[in-house]
Amino acid sequence: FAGFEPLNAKTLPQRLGQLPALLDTAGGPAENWQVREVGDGNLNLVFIVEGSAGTVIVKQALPYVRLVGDSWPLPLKRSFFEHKALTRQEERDPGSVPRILHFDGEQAIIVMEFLTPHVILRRAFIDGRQMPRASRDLGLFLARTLFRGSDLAMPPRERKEELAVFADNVELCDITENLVFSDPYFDAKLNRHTSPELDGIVAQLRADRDVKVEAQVMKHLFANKNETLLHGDLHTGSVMVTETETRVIDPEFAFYGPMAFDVGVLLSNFWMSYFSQSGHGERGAMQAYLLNGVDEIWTTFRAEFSRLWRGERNGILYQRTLFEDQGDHLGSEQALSRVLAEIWTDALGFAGCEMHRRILGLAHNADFETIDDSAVRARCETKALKLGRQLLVGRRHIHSVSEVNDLAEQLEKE
Ligand code: SR1
Ligand code: MG
Repeated sequence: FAGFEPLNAKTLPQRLGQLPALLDTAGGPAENWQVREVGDGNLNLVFIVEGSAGTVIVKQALPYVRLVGDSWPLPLKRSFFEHKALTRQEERDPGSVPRILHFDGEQAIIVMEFLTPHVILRRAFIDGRQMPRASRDLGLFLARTLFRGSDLAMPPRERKEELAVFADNVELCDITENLVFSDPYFDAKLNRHTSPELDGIVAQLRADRDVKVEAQVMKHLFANKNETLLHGDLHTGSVMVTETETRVIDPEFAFYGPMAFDVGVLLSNFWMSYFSQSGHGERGAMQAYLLNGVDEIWTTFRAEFSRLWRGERNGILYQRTLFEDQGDHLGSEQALSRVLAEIWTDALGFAGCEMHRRILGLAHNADFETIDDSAVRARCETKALKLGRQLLVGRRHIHSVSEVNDLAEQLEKE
């Protein structure tokens, strides 16, 4: 990474102070900027830069995994993929991501709009705050980005070129392939579970042949089904919200993969939040909101995906020539139902793996981690682990959100 220099709060004004994009928004002079490093994610530096006229976010990738240290190198090019994915997402679902003000590939820097008074969706859920727009907006985001990045909508040459570009995001895919689909299911070096009370169920899961086989089926799909441009890490920490607005951030894991992955990861994080609520207090209303939220994400996704199917299906898949152009509207609807059913089933499998890895693997969720009492935390996590198994192994026999929500409610009563 010759020439790469990590920023710090002191050097930032002098290094970026001449950029018109920053000066226009933050206002000069740069030496008066207030700069704070606020990154609390696993990988990058994030600065809030406050000037006389306004505030911007400066995000810089580091050449290693921040959570682990420089013993785990990670290429800076992830910043390029994040920038490109943000650009595509803005094209496909306008207004759904932060506005980009400047990009520097060599220094792995993205300068973007400071979102205020937005909060991280996961934080809102931990605090017991219901965010009325989030589920609907996320359902729309999923449908629009996943449909419009696929062979259902894109000219085939363009899609194949994009696929080839994102195929180089191999190191970030490698993280997911190991951390999500393999590590939770054996005694991997990086694994940690923070409640010793889980030892029993962890041993059970790792001895469960069906779980291991199905997790590998999901990994096979993740690695080989290059269907559309995914966000790649769409958990509730990648979403910023107000009461009236939703923005999706941090798509550095973007690559061409199965539509169901983004859907499953997002739903899984709602279900995990559901199970974590009792560790934070008396949260019956919040739990009802979260299950309803899952329903709203899926219902919105299905409706918007269907609208796009009927109106924007101009790609090489399920061509109109074979269906509508011959008056066979029922054929087109049959194909749509089949595609949606497959997304649903696969999403449940991905959701199961995501639940397991966030409790047993390296990267945990604050939803559970912020529950101080280890016995209480373990009770919440156990329910999520059980639901995860049920989804992963039983996904082909679960046909609706209400079936999963019922299962979640039964586990919650145990
Ligand atoms: C080593 S990175 C661990 C996790 O952090 C990111 O947010 C992704 O979820 C990744 O799996
Ligand atoms: Mg992230």
